[in-house]
Amino acid sequence: MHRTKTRFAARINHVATALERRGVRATYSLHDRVLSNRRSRRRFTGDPPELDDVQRRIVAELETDGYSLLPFAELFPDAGPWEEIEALSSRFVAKTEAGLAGDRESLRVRAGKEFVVRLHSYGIDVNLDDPWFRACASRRMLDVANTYIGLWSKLEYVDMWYSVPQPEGAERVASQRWHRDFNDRQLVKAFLYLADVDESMGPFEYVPGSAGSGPYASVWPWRPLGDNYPSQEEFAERVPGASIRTFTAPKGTLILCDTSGFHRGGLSTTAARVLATVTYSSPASLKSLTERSYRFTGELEDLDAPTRFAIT
Ligand SMILES: O=C(O)CCC(=O)C(=O)O
Repeated sequence: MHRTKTRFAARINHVATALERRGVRATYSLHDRVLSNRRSRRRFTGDPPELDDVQRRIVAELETDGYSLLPFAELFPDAGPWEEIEALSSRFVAKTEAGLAGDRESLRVRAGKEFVVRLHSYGIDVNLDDPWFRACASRRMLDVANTYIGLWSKLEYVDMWYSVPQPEGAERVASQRWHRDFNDRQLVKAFLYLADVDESMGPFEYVPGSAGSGPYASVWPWRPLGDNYPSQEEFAERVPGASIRTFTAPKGTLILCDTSGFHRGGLSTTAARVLATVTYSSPASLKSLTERSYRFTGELEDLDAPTRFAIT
């Protein structure tokens, strides 16, 4: 009797999950094609930002390869932003290492991704006093994301990560495995390395041409809540190693990337990989599939319209 009930419950659960998936997909399409994104595209095309050479190059590289790599100082030539971000990172590292050595309960980790300690995680209050958030909300970054996506985007997630070194031979889990981000068909993530990252420290890796209409876009193509974590063995058969870009790079390197394409990273077996990260996605993503990671507590009236739109 119990077995029958359990099987019945499993079947109901399966049907409910399938229905929920269909519902989420339908909501995404509606928001992408008609509701949120159409208005957001109009707002962007009605007053497109003027980009400088560095920003134009980043957008062009995102369009061709799905990523762009540059020193943070190229986008933010004043020393101030970098120095403040580095100071924040030092405080985060000190606190994290104290937590790892003692009260692990005090560390912010998410279930299933315990190898990453987060400065913020979800549900935090933030304002422009936070130097990384300030950089992410600035028009230097936002105009790049908006131009690439072709609409006024939402700044959806902002954080710093400390990837805790794992034992030699540890299996890849979660985002250490090849995947496409489920949230949006076109989005921009940035990763700012706050430590030198070598081969042993779980560098970010990406398959150029796997986003948009690139040559690898049709390999387990993106769809909302799609098959975004394929079997890693089949992945290795279909995507030759030579087409993978591995981002070993010095501290201060900024990677911008469309993570609807295949990527992975974060399995360090030696030293902590510390980075700052941000996600810009379309309003359709925000409405139907994801939550905002923070609440902006600063003065909205002081901000221009695209920035206000991005952070609220
Ligand atoms: O930690 C990394 O390098 C990968 C992160 C990732 O997969 C993601 O943010 O979607």
